[in-house]
Amino acid sequence: MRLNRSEVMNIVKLKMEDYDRIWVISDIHGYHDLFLKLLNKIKLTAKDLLIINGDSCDRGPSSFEMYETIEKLIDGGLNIIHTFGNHEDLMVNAIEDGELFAWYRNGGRQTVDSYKKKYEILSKHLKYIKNMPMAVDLGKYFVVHAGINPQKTIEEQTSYEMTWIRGDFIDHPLLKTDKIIVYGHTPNLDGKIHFVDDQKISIDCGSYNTGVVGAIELKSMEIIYENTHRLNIYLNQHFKKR
Ligand SMILES: [Mn+2]
Repeated sequence: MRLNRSEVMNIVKLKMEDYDRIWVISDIHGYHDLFLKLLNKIKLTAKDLLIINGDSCDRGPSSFEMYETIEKLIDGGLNIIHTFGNHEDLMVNAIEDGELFAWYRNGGRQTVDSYKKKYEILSKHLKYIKNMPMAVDLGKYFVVHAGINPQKTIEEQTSYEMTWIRGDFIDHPLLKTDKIIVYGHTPNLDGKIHFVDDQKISIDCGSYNTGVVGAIELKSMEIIYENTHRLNIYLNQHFKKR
């Protein structure tokens, strides 16, 4: 929760016109099968950009496979940027500083299990994770894991705010920026991407609860979803009975 490492402070600035399509996926949480299914639908080319907006690890079964696949796709020449999520923060703090309690309480056990003692690969992934940027500034859109502090300009945001903020951002309709914030972190328990207001696109489809991961393309606003059978189970338990 401390998150004061200077290497994760950076915001990557990119131009939308440099890419054919800009897809954003968030909060995959170890559901590597859903990630592969989405990639299969998207059919990413070297002219596209894919932003994976934090929280690829924890809760779901295949965190190791997530980072391994992402590194291979990048090595293969695809433009993929993974922003730093609060679960990447929990993971780094647990492994480097021994803060295991917070991590295990939030699904870190599944991440440890997925590595199955492959410690060399874990330290390679950790190097990648620690160098993830905090956000991607696309001009019109600002892609960030948790959101921004509405009382501050983009330049004044801290890494902690961009990784962990929740209610103070979501419940605040007025921002000190004209940009449209594309964010995850706070799950939509109906398993859908939400256009919350003129400046907020909420894309965490709650993979762990709903079984859904969504993706949005920022030029066309095309939205696609992949889900497991868990969505139906979840909806039956939480919505249909009432
Ligand atoms: Mn998350």
